[in-house]
Amino acid sequence: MGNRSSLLLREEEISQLQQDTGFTSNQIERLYSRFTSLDRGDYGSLSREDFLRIPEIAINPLGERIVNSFFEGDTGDRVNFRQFLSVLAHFRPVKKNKENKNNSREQKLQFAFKMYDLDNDNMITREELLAILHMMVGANIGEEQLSSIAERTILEADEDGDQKISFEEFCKALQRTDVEQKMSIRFLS
Ligand SMILES: [Ca+2]
Ligand SMILES: [Ca+2]
Repeated sequence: MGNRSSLLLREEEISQLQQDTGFTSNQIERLYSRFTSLDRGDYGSLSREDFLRIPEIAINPLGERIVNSFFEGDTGDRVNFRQFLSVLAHFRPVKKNKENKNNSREQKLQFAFKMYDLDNDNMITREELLAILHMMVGANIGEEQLSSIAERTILEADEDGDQKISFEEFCKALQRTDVEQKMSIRFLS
C-alpha cells in the first residue's frame, strides 16, 4: 500500500491544472481527494470499475459512454489525475466570459455528439439515436414511440437529406437549447 501523503499535489502542478482545465485550485484539491478515494489500492490511476463507483455515473443511463470517454485516446486501461480532470472539465458549468479550451460550447457539443456517435464515423444514424434512447429511457417508453422519436429527430435535424446527422447539423439543431446546463454534471459534492 502506498503512502497517501506522498500523493499530494504540488503547487506548480495545481496551477498548471488550473490553466488547462479552468477548475479553481480549491476544486482541484477536492477532486483530487475524490480521485484518491476512488483509487482503491493507491495506484495513482483509476480503472473502469473505479469510475463505476461514482454514484452520478453509476445511475446515469449514459454512464458507460461517459466512462468510455475517459478511456479514449492513449490513456490505456487506467486514467491518471490529469486525464481525469480534463474529461471532467467537459462537465464543468460554464460561467459567462470564463470559457476555456476544455469546456467551451463547441467542446461540449463535440463531446455530446461523440456520445451519440457510437461507431465513431462522425455521423449519427437513426439506429444510433434509437440505441441511445433505449439507454436513456429503458423500458419506460414503448418501442414504437421510441422509433418515432428517433425518426422525428432525424427529420428535424437532417438538412442535406442523407438520413444522418452530421456534427454541423447537430450543432444547428441544438442551437436554441442550453447545452452548457444540460452537460453540467455535478461531480463536486
Ligand atoms: Ca455513427
Ligand atoms: Ca444529414
